[in-house]
Amino acid sequence: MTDVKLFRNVAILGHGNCGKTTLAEAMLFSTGKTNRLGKVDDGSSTMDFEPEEIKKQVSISAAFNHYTWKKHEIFLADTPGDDNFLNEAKFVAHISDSVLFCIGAATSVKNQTTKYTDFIEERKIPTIICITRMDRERANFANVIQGIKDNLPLKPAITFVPIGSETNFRGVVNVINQKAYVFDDKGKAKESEIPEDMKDEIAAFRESLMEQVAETEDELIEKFLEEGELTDEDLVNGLKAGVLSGEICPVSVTAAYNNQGVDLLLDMINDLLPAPDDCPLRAGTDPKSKDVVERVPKPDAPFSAQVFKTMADPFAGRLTLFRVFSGTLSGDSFYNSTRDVNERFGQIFILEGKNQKPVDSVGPGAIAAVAKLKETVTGDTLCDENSPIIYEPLRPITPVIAYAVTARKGDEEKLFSSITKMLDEDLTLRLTRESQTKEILISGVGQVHLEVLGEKIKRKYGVEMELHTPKVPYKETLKGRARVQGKHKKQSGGRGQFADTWIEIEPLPRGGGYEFVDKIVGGVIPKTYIPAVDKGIQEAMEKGVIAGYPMVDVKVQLVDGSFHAVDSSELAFKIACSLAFKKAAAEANPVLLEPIMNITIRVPEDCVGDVMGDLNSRRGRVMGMDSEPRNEVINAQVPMAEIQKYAADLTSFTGGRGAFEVSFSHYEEVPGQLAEKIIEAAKSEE
Ligand SMILES: Nc1nc2c(ncn2[C@@H]2O[C@H](COP(=O)(O)OP(=O)(O)OP(=O)(O)O)[C@@H](O)[C@H]2O)c(=O)[nH]1
Ligand SMILES: [Mg+2]
Repeated sequence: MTDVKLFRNVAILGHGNCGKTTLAEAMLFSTGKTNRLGKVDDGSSTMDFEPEEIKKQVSISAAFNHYTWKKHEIFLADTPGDDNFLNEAKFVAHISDSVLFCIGAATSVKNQTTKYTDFIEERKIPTIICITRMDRERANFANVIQGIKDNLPLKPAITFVPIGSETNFRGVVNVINQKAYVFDDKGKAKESEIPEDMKDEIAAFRESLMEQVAETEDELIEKFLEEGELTDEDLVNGLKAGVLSGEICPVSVTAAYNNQGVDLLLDMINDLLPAPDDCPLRAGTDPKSKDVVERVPKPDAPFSAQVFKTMADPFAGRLTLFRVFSGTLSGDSFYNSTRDVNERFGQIFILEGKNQKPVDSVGPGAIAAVAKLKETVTGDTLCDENSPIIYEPLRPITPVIAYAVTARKGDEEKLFSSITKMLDEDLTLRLTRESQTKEILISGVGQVHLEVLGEKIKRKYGVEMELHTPKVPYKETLKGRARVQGKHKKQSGGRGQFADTWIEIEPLPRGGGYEFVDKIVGGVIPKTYIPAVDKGIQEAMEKGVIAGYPMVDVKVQLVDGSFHAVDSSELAFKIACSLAFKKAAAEANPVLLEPIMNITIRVPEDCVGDVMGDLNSRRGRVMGMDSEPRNEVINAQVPMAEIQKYAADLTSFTGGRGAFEVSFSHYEEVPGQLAEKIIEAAKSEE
């Protein structure tokens, strides 16, 4: 079995389209894992293998593989960089020991980049920065480094400097050993001389690297001050320590499309990123004693792992992906401590893109999978039943966009059972039923997220999902009072019908619902009919008098009436008071109410003005502001009707730097002019 010191668990993160998947392909190719360099553009990538990824040429799901390089075994995860699939990157970051953070040499730091560095910051994950696509037009190394320093919480340490750029990118200089490497036609690095015109620059980079590394350790700073110099060994050891503590991120440079710089990066991963047992121990809780417990990431420790992804497959069943934190898993069952059940499985797999390779056992650092578990879901902890532990649960990104979902006629059952299966796979999806509008709502992270869901469902289960803007659940209420009579009388041969009621209605405070008071004295309406009166009013309230929306916040008092010994009945009283209620409601100044949402918006400071202006145009009310290290937090209340497309709008006017959350707050009266439009629309619909 491989020594745990030789394992690495690495996640590739970075903003969309910066070349993450291409880099992963080049790493797999360079290590001999694949025999051709997979390309995203022609659908030959082993990591972007899902049909939707091939069609769109973007990563949608995190993908996994593993390779061996110079005796080290690396578990590699490639993640999507599109905001719609941010949660994939979040969950992978949560279970990874280290990160390869990609930034495009031409695009530099983008607005979205900080969303990914937030995941790194949360746990100070050891990170190597990789400047990608160095061969592209407008690639500019110095510019990217400045962009990182100015905008990201990562502290870059320049360990590699490109020789040439754009189409002239032809090699790199290693700042530590002061050697130049020029790429051959296969992209492999061949040792060479530092170009004359770069010598001063490289010397200066080495000087600042020494200072930077020295600052991380007292011993090193003493040595540096005394001797004015650090050895290559000091630099590597110091860097390793700085990477582990999250204080330093060494920089590598690649053009993975041409396989350039990739072998040097592979060495760097072996040399500078931590083994599972170098990393700080992950705490969990003992499910019985609730004590904080830890597991040592050694193969002979008790087994523990966390499920971070579930994949729904219509044929193979569910595939559960987990990261092993401690111990060794073999055999055919494990204990799920989160659900307190034992689960059996057939075979342990290691993932190789879309393929699964059967293995007998997996140890610390591994990303592995088993199929067809019954109860286990994403986030659960799996462990040795005799040494139970529950790791911190995964917190999915909250959905911010909702659509009403419908199926084609006759497909309803099939569609909703398919969506339910996809809910297991994707914790950022939510399916709810709006009780008033009776619509089924599907919520997700963004428009594209839900569109891709539709495509996947169609491919996997052969059923179409139709999305519509949801109806706003308006309500109606009263602002005035009224006292009216409702009388129902029918005499058409045989037994007649008779009921006579007098009611008084008045508004209740917002949220007051419905209140019924029986004020009948002297038995003018017999007690047995009172429940029918109450029920009749409630039924009448289901459809309000102005636009047919439910009525709320009304107090109704039954004050007087009369009955007939033979002709009165429960039904007659229901009809009478229903008539009374409609008449009273129409007289008591009825108004339309709309749902008001709480919204919390996070944006960089320079976007605050735009957000405020926009909120104003949406009839929003700012309730307060807060500051976070990189963002301003705006708390506001906005009518639901105004923010149904907010996700796309916020993205467009903040350049993708904004995020928001919404929740229901309360109902409020709709302003007059708008109310007229809504009433008109409701009437024409009817
Ligand atoms: N010239 C050049 N193009 C590259 C390089 N790396 C990637 N590309 C191209 O850039 C585009 C995006 O590459 P991907 O590898 O899909 O980028 P990604 O970061 O995985 O994108 P997402 O997963 O969608 O976030 C593709 O057209 C690649 O062919 C490179 O080193 N040089
Ligand atoms: Mg990708």
